[in-house]
Order: sequence, then structure tokens, then C-alpha cells
Amino acid sequence: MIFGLSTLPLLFTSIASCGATAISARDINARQTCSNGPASRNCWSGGFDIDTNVYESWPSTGQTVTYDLRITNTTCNPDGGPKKWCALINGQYPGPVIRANWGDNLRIIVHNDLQNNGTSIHWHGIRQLNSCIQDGTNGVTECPIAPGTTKTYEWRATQHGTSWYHSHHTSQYGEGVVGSIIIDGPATANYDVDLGVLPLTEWFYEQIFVLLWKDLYGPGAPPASQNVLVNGSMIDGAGHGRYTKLSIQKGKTYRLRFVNTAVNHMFHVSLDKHPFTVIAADLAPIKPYTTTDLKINIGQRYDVVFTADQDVSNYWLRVQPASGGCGRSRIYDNAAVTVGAILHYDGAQDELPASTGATLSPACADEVFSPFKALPVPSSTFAARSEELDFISGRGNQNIVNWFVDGSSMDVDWEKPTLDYVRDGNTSYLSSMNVVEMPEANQWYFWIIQNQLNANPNIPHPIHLHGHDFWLLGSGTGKFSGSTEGLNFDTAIRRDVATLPASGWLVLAFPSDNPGAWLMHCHIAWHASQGLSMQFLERKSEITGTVGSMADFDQGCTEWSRYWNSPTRSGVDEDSGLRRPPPPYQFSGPGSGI
Ligand SMILES: *[C@@H]1O[C@H](CO)[C@@H](O)[C@H](O)[C@H]1NC(C)=O
Ligand SMILES: *[C@@H]1O[C@H](CO)[C@@H](O)[C@H](O)[C@H]1NC(C)=O
Ligand SMILES: *[C@@H]1O[C@H](CO)[C@@H](O)[C@H](O)[C@H]1NC(C)=O
Ligand SMILES: *[C@@H]1O[C@H](CO)[C@@H](O)[C@H](O)[C@H]1NC(C)=O
Ligand SMILES: [Cu+2]
Repeated sequence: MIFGLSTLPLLFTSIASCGATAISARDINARQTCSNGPASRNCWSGGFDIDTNVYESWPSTGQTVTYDLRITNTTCNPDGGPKKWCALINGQYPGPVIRANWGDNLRIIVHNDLQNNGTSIHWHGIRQLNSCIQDGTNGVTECPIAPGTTKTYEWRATQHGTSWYHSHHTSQYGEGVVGSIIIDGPATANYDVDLGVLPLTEWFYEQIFVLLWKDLYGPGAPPASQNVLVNGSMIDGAGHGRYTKLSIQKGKTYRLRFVNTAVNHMFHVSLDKHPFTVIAADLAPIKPYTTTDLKINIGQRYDVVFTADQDVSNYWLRVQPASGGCGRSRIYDNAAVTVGAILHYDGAQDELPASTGATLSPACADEVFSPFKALPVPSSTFAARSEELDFISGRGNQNIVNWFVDGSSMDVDWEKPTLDYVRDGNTSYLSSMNVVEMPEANQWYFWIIQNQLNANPNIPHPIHLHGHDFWLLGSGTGKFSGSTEGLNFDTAIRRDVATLPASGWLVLAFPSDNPGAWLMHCHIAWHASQGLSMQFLERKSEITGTVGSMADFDQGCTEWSRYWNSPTRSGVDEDSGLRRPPPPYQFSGPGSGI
């Protein structure tokens, strides 16, 4: 069984340029006998390998991998500094790594054990092919999971590589509801040992949702964080906490996976004396290239390999925010502290590294590379089928800082998600839902995202799309010319987060091959809460026929409405994560009155 869904081959042949690669019987034999190992990471099994077009085919393992995630109300201090309120998964920060094989089914049971917050878990980067209802976006694909209730998510790992999952409810992932995902599969370079994932984030000593309110009412400049965490730990500069330590052996080659799980910061990463060979960006394999300064914006992932070919010793893994409105942390004010983690060779002394490394640039921009497999996009329909989406900030009512897409600040109703409209056949979408329809099946749609030249603040934004990888046809500064000249239709990068430059543009394309309501938003959590998002409503008449139960959806909404409308409820922050708080502003928690 090669195709996960019987309709897929047909579907893709109708997008001629998506170019399904013909595999001859001889190739398949060769591939089937080729098994994944340290010297053959390009192989996988059963005729699948690094050359497989993952939008079209994936293994059918018949395996279901199950995880239980229990979200609790607790405190934490991952850097040893002050304890603050945290929401954690299974009592750990970050949450457990979810790991499966390419082609597996996942079944993840989320228990909301918080007393006074909903939740909603989004599986970042996972395509959710024909399973939009499992996307975990409250206000779009589900109602929040009410306190004391449980929701089971089920999806198929049709892609492979590194990703993450996080709460899509308020800015709750910044409070701790976050973890990594590894889907094991083939790779574009060989390595001996997979070291796993290093999630990177800034760390604030205040609650993220309180900072949102400061940001809303304040001058608009995001606050500086107190620290930066690598795999959930760092020292705090006052002798507390510990560094994450990676233990390696001289002579071996290692794979390491980075995820930026931050609320606000873009990072540069470097490993002293050990250049990275970058092999994947988000969930897409790329042509390996080497760098000593890897830029990772929020939501992005990079998989790298490096060789332990230096003297047996300790080396710094350095992590530094980009400048230009892309992050600022007070830990860097302390010159005695090196921010990052330690690479420790077996046999070396257990001491802090004395290594020196590359000087990291402050750029707030994406890496430049090529996809491993080129999947061309037709340029002939660009003029007819491209649409501009304008991103801009401004002041809304009560002088609150808001962000707008085409003049409209997103505002979802978490008691009436988009899929409710779809099921009811109700097309009276509120303008604040920022719905853009993609009615035609299996066509390329092109989107020009223009960061307005007079935006204030005028800063880059990490733009993330649900339900698809996009083909990044181009990006630049100034106003997009409208011409296809300079756009890359033949070897475009595919990924799910790209950085929209300040006063600049992105041109994205993706085919309408996945019915659903798919959010596209800035992944700076506060900007999403300030309205910087929109949703593509793709082939709406086919959505309810896709995987997932509307009965579960309805039950979740009933439970949420019962909780939210209960007279004894004490949660007061009305931000769903995708809406500016509507007036009257009821916020009265810590941080109010600023
Ligand atoms: C966490 O527990 C405290 C104390 O019981 C309570 O006041 C607070 O509302 C709870 N928060 C959430 C999100 O459940
Ligand atoms: C990250 O931390 C977890 C939990 O402590 C640990 O199991 C994992 O091995 C760490 N990952 C790396 C790459 O060190
Ligand atoms: C359709 O949605 C609009 C906006 O939420 C609502 O006012 C209207 O009552 C709905 N119509 C039906 C028939 O449910
Ligand atoms: C979430 O929990 C925090 C901390 O207990 C609380 O202050 C806030 O009002 C809650 N938010 C929602 C949306 O319930
Ligand atoms: Cu933004």
C-alpha cells in the first residue's frame, strides 16, 4: 500500500506541475533492499526514501503510537531563578517528546487538569491531510478543551523530520504547554547518532498573558526577556540552574534538531569549532549546506549534522537573539554568563568550556538554501490567481495596539469555531474572522504578503501556515513589484514558517489539496493575540466529509460553553490566542492597572 488515501494519486496528477516522480520496478527493488543506517540515511524502507514526494506518498506502517498529555496548574523555574505560575505537560518543562515513525498514526489524549483555563493543542507543521478537525486551533477547528475534560487527537504522520506541539489557547505555550515532535524517516546526510531535539526559547519571569496586556496598553515595544532556555534549562546568572549538556564521542557524527519555541525571540545558534551541516528546514529535507551561524525564527526547525573531530574538550553551543525588534534578553547584560549549552566530549574534564567561536550576526532574516527535491510551481497562472494580503499595526479602540490583515484585526469566537459555520452551511462569516476562501480543488493559489511600509512598529514577522507547507517563491524589501521576474517557481523552498521582512514582502504558493479551515498567523504569540492572523477556508463543502467526528467537536463545544458561561468561573483573561480582548476589558489579574 503506497498511498495513504486512494484519491491522492488522482488528485496529484491533476496538478501536472506537482510532478509525481515515476518509480520503476527496478528502483523500487533497490530501494526496498536499502535500509536506513549510519551510512545510508537516505534510505528508509518499503520503497520509501529521501526522494519520496511526501505530499503524495508515505509508508503505511499500520502502527498507532499513543501518548497521554496531562496539563496541570503548577509553578516552575527552569533556569533556577524565581518561581512563577506555569502550566506544564506531565509535570515537565518542556513537555514530553512525541516520537513516531513516518507513516504511523498518532493518538494523543490531552487531559486539561487546569482549574481556570481552557486549552487546545496544535501539532505544528503537521499537514493534517483530510483531518482539519484535529488541528487543535481553538476558535477555528475546535472549541477550547474545558477544565476537567479530555480530548483525543488522531492524525497521521505523512511527513518526516522535526516539529513541535503547543497550546493554541491564549499565549499559554509561553507558560509551559509546549513539547517537541520527532517523526523518524530518511535524511539528506549520514550520521551515526541522533542526539534528539533542542527546543530554544526566551524565558520571562512574568506570566506571558500579563505581558500581553502590558504590550497592548504599552508603547508597543515588546518586553525584554530575563533568560533564554536550551531544552528547558540554563543558568540564571546568580549561581542557580544548570546548562544543558550534550555528551559525544570523538570521531562520531551527530544529528541535532533545533526548534524555536519562543513567544517573541528569533535566535542565532552556533557550535564552537563544529560547523553545522544543515539537512532539513521545518519538515522539508534540503540540500545540505554548511554554516557557523544558524538563524531560527519562531516556529521554525532546522536539523543539522556535525562531526566530533576536535580535541577532546568542552565547547559552547551559543544562542543569541536577533536584533531589529526580534528579541532582547537581560541575560546578555551579564558579561560573565555565556548563553547556550555545553558540548562535552567523553573523556574531557567536567568544566565550563573555554572555547571561542564564530561572531554571530544580529540579522533577523531567514536562512537561504535549496530544497532537496524540487517540485516546480506553474508561473503561468500567477497573474490571474495571486492575491495581496496587507499586514499592518495600529491602534484599535481604547488606543490598544492591534495588528490588521487587510484592515481587519482577527477575532474568533471560541464558542463558535469556523468548522461550526461550515457544518451549518452558514456563510455569514463575521468580517473579523478574516476568512479567505479557496473554493477550487487542486489549483495553485498565490499569496503576496505585504508588510506595509508605514507600519509602526515596522518589524519582521514569522508567518506560519496550518494545513500545508507553502512554496516560498520569493521575499524582499519594499513593495512587491507584481512581476514574476525574480520569483523562484522551479526550486522554491517549502516550509511552514517564513520571515516577512520589515517593510517587505513574501510570495507564497500552495495547492488546494487539503480541505479545511487553515489559520495563517504571525507566530509572535502577542501579535496573534493582537489580531495578526487570517484563515483560508479551503474547499469548504468537502471539509465535513474528512476524518474526525463532529460529535466529538460538539461535545467539546458543549463542555466549553458550560464552563465559560458558568457563574462560578474565575478565568478572566478573554484572549483566545486569536482575538484581541473585546470590550469591556474585564482583565483584573496581576499586571492590571498598567
Ligand atoms: C491555579 O491554581 C490557583 C490556586 O488554586 C488558582 O487561583 C488559579 O486560578 C489556577 N489557574 C489555572 C489556570 O487553573
Ligand atoms: C532534553 O531534556 C530531556 C529531559 O531532561 C532529555 O530526556 C533529553 O535527552 C534532552 N535532549 C537533549 C538533546 O539533550
Ligand atoms: C450564521 O452566523 C452568523 C454570525 O455568527 C449568525 O449571526 C447567524 O445567526 C448564523 N445563521 C444561522 C442560520 O445559524
Ligand atoms: C488562565 O489562567 C490564568 C492564571 O491562573 C488566569 O489569570 C487567566 O484569567 C486564565 N485565562 C483564561 C482565558 O481563562
Ligand atoms: Cu508579528
